[in-house]
Amino acid sequence: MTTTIPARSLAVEGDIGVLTLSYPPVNALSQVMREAIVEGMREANANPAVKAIVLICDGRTFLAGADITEFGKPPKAPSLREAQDQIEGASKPVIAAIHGTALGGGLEVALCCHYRVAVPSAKCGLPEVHLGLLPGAGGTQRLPRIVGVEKALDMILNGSHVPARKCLEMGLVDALVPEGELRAGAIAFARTVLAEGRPLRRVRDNDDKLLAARAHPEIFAKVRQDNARKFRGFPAPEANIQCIEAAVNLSFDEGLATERRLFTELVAGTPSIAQRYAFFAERKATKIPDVPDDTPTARVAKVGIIGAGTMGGGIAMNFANVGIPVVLVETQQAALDRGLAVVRKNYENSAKRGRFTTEQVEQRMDLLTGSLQMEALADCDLVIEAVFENMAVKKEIFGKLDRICKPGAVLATNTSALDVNEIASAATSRPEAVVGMHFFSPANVMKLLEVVRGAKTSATALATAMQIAKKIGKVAAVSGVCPGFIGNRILAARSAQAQAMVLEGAMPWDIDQVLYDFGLPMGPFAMSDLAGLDIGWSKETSKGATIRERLCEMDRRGQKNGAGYYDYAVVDGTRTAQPSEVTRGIIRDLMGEQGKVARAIGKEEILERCVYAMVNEGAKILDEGIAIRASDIDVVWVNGYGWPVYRGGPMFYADTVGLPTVVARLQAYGDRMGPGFTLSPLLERMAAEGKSFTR
Ligand code: T1G
Repeated sequence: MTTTIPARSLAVEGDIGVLTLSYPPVNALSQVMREAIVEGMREANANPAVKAIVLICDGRTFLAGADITEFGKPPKAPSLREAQDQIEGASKPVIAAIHGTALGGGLEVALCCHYRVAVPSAKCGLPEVHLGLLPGAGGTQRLPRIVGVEKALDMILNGSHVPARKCLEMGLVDALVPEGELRAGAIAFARTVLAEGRPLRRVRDNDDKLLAARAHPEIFAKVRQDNARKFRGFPAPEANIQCIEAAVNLSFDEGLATERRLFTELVAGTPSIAQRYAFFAERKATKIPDVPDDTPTARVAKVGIIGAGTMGGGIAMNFANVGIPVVLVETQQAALDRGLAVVRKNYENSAKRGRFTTEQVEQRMDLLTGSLQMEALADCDLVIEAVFENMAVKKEIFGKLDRICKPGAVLATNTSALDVNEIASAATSRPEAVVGMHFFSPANVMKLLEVVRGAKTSATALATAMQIAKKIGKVAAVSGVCPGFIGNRILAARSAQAQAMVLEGAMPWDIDQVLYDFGLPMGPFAMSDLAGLDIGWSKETSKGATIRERLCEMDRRGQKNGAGYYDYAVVDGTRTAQPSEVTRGIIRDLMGEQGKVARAIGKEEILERCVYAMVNEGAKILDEGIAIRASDIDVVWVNGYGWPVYRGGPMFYADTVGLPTVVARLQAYGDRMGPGFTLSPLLERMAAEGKSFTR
């Protein structure tokens, strides 16, 4: 007998009631789903034929958490707490049957069940910290009671999706059932529970796992210290830690009250609003208005990469990591060998950190082959050119690809700034197959992929690039063709202000400090030292006209040779950057030669000129149609340049400040913004009209 209403159905199989929930695409705990749980549990509890209940979900995953779209709006009954109480207070055993990802509120619902089973491919997590939140439905109180405080701290503060096997080891799930047989396996487990007369086990009733932490409160100080740098500027991690401390030190209900109070504070705060915005912005960036979701795409079974340097090797790792074979093409055997050796070293380092087993390293390396012949690319479905930034070389390569590659192959360039349309013109018979795929270094680590759409790029080529980006775990955003695309063009706007200000009286370390304190991982000068000041510089052509050129002429090439804008020393084994009197002297000389007199530049001016110049450039990028939407610009800067996600991105931040304020400040700086600066008409218009980019 089955009763089915929207979102739920209850089937009685013998003495087991199977309550199936359904709310595509990810079974988020919307109001409909909460109601389905409350009503479904009432029905199952009231049915005398039902001796135990299996809670299972339709579709691709178990409950994936609260419905994030409901946050910030008036709550709608029933609450998640009411749904959980129906489960935890049931008069018969409730077994959660988990597949896909049981996340956030979804896992918190499962923790209210008396038992949990999962298929091996399932994962469980409490990733609320990534939304600037904390598990607000008892997760901070129940998880430590199951897995212990240290594992709970790790899981909650990293928001990790823990594979089912590890969940079994931790006691988070009670049994694994065969893949594809979740329903039958859960029913069998329920029958075992009944046959063995197992109790209605409530997580809240058992504090045993908390005792160790009670005896060692210092673990909380340690976790704070160990993560200070990673959590800098984020309010949520500290709130999560306080909730888990409450679990250790207070009663269950007092701990729940602490959790509710801190959740309520976080959910209303700008950092969480920004992080939730970023979550949806990443997903919105995959939507291309004139490229429908059902656009045919090339099946990428084999990838070719031209250039086995740092970028080519890093790019190759992305595909090997998901089981796609790669052929790397180089011109010299030594370069090819060196490239593959670097890749192996990267994998072995990851293995040392426990990320891969040695077997997995070999599996990945077996997928990487090399060749000195471009003809080896003939059977590749996607070819990515990753040679140095020289237009003539790239055009020569694409001319050859045009002759060698099979029909339907997508031809991508990893250029970080060059004109993709000009490169495409070299692939004379198929410019529509050419697309930019701008990876960020280190390509096997950085999440962002700028997918650059040329004037002739076909919908298929574009859709293929976006699809493969998701498969290799990248966050992709589409850019039109312009110098620097979205990210580097905005970076250049910021650099122009930073470079100008060091010739007006601010020191590089002053500017870096302001941007570091704002939340960026490092400022422009530290970034230049890290990348190397001599990129694009040559002794022969150097004119000594800029600070950078003079530093290079003094062989101060950045971190790599111990001196750049900063002096680098190794103190207690760690490299430290110190302000340099050499750099200060170069700045003084240059200002003297240019007849400039230093003035004091305050932190506010430094921040506003750098950040609002970025916003202004973003508005131009939007106005020119280089970016499809403002949130794509934010996706680029959060995922490619370390913009603090709790500030949403440059465009979200501008809305937080208020566009009228941004415009007024830029106008107040006037000529100080430099001769190359012009106010974006779109920005000015939107400010005047009281509009916002992202709200
Ligand atoms: N709420 C609303 N919509 C969601 C959603 C959610 N929780 N999760 C996903 N979506 C939408 C998403 O925007 C996209 O929409 C579609 O579903 C597919 O998502 C009280 C407070 C589950 C691993 O943080 O991690 O519970 O673009 O493209 O790659 O303590 O979605 O199609 O219109 O990402 O297969 C905690 C967030 C919430 C999980 C699936 N839960 N979601 O990945 O699909 S807070 C999360 C994910 C909470 C409680 C707290 C992933 C996924 P559209 P997708 P996917």
